[in-house]
Amino acid sequence: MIKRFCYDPIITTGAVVKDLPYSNGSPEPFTVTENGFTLDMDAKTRVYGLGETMRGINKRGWIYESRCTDEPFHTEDKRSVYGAHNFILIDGKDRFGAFFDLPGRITYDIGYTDSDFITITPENFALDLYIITGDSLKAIVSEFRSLIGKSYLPPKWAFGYGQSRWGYVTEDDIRRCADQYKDARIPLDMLYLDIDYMDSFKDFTVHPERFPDLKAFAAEMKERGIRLIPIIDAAVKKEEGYSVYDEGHEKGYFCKDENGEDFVVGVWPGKSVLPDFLDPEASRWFGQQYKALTDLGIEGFWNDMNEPALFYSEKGLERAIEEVQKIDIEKIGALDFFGTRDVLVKLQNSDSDYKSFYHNTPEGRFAHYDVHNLYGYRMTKSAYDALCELRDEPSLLFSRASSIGAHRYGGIWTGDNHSWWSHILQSLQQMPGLNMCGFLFSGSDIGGFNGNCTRDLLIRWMSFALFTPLMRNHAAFGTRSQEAFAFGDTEVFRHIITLRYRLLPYLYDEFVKAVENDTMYFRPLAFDYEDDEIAATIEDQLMVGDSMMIAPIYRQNADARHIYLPEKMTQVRMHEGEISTEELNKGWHYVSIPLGDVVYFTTSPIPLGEPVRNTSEVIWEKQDTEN
Ligand code: MIG
Repeated sequence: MIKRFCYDPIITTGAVVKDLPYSNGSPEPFTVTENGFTLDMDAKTRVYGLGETMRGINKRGWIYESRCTDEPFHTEDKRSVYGAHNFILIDGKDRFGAFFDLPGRITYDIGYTDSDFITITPENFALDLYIITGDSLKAIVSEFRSLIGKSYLPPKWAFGYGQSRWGYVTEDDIRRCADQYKDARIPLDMLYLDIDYMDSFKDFTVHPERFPDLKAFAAEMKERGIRLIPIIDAAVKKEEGYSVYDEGHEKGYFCKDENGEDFVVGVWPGKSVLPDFLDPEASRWFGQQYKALTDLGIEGFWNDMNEPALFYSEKGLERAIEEVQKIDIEKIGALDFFGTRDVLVKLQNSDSDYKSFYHNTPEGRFAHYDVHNLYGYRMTKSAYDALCELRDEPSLLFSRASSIGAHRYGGIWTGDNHSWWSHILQSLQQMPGLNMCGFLFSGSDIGGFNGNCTRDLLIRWMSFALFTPLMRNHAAFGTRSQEAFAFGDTEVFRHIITLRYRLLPYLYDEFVKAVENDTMYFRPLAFDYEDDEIAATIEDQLMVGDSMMIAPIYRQNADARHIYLPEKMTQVRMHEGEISTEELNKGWHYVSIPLGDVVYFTTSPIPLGEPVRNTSEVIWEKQDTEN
């Protein structure tokens, strides 16, 4: 059951697709205070949800914030990253879900200040609050998901494996990468283009020397079974003569400062302006620009920098430079030095900038700050709506920033992680929270984005990520190569990626079911085994679809681990491409998983397809061969 409580929303976020009447009274079991909502927790209370946030599956014991942020260091102390996902699920003496439909900031103190207390503090009360109850944790999630509408379903080929790297600059870089995958006989469906394919980082342009004929090149790659997936950044370069800028400027489609002038920010293209995705006309206009690339045969995109990420604003930079110039070199002390250094650092993604520009929405003019978390969501919607018009087939689309509502239009990737062992586990722990909030098509940068990857890290990361709907290896500019062919012996990677393709009939089927039935593709064990006290505490295993459980290795040099089986299961092991099975009883097991082996568990047989080169060869209907 869902009850809706109104605290006077200032703007319709569009996150919710069902128009429910308001309830009277208070949103029990919360107590309403002057600042927000509180609840006490007993020792056994567990808290789930909050989408993309850091730390465990059970969110208890930390403080989180809904504020879409371009955060390049995903460390435990971070309160927010790129998404703002305001759904929490509390499993204690009361069991219920709560969705805070607010586009501004919310703080969730889940036993941080007081370990037995939840305090949820919206920055203002301009929100709708939905309290959702049901017979089970799964039922509450499904009830919530039916409130926010069906999740995005990508084309089948998007479930293949993709290679990306910020640093493939030319057509030849991409072609060489495709060749190396082919030589290594490793399946591949997508190659991603990062910002360097653009001309001077201008959206919807193609660099004339690096990709002299993108249409022909996309066709050449498609012929080989590989789709090119270019990036689109949110901000548009401010440059007269660049048609996207000229037209948007003339029609008033960019966010404005308090005087009604285009608000100018610094991002990759240098001085740039921000399309007003909250203005339906501007949003439609921006979406139509994707035609420049779909006309060249492009079938999918990833949208970046849409928190929106700002390196600085023109005005902020002016103020900062004045500040820095005040420094007295003769008398400077350590604190002055650090203070001055921070003047520049603090320019990035600053609230004072977010407060200084405005959106023109059908419901009035709003300071960006008050509707901040809608920006990435509306960029995704802009692209999705346009791609539905521009193309007859479904398109691949995923975004970095998001809030609930965006799940109907695209997937998300989890942004700039590191080549750290802890980030395999972090990625696993993010998945159920994302699924609760409707983000089913997601995954992390395999091998880690920042920092240098090693062979063993990549093997272990892939052995987990082969189960994630979005399976993409991506790395930052200047980092060590981490393609599946980069570490010499390619066979081990061929076996792992091939297993992904052999499992696709199952994984895809389970994904589609999760979309259609508003269920979770990835679930904590606690959701399937509600009466099992051990299952409820497991933070490093997941249920995948109806009949699979995974328990990957995520520690350096570990070649075995403890795995909890909440019931009797079949252990399936892939060793050098060969599959073997073993029945295991309910309870704890210490399972050896040498580097390169993939192990998963099934509650009923999961058929495997034949090895293939790419998704065009996959037979999607489940076959009868058992395992
Ligand atoms: O400020 O386009 O998260 O995947 O490679 C960095 C360059 C901008 C951030 C994305 C990352 C991408 C990178 N982008």
